[in-house]
Amino acid sequence: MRGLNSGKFLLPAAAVLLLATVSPGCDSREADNMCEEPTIEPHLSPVNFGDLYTTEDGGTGGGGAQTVPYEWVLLLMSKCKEAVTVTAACFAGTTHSGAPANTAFFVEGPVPAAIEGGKEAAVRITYSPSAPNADTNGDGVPDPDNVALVVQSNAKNYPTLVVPICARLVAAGTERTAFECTSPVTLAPGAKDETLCQ
Ligand SMILES: [Ca+2]
Repeated sequence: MRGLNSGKFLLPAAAVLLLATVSPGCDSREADNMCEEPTIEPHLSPVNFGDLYTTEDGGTGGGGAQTVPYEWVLLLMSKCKEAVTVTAACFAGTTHSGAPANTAFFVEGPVPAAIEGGKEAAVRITYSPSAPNADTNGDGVPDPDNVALVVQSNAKNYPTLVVPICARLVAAGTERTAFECTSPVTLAPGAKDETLCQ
């Protein structure tokens, strides 16, 4: 496994645990040995925020339950000499409780959008739905929100990077239960999909 490289970011412990594990890869101090073409260190595994509660509930989930708005920072590392330039970052896929518009997930960044070789950029994701998740498939269990963070860039290895993210806001007093992320978008490594983030 690669080491965590998040020392410069002040984040809640839970968020740190969820951070992308990025590798220093080609160290900028060894620029002469660096690979050339724009390359991004991909974060590919789904990011599951789990069950979350409103602040008003006061963490009734117990056991360190997190509240909304819930923030998470994805670090994108540029691994090679040529800068990775991010042209768009957006969400694709289903939205809160099946609503037609995305009212739950928000994205800021990356900062900076042009990532020099060996440097990182931060993408801030905020999950802040206005109401607990509904049971959309009628099995009696509220269904989580599944989205895919899409990062469009000039990276040769992942020109369209897809990071599945899921979360669920539950009502006060509801016990936390586990669920799996179901990515609404999947792409083969190296594939470019211009239709996402338009
Ligand atoms: Ca359900």
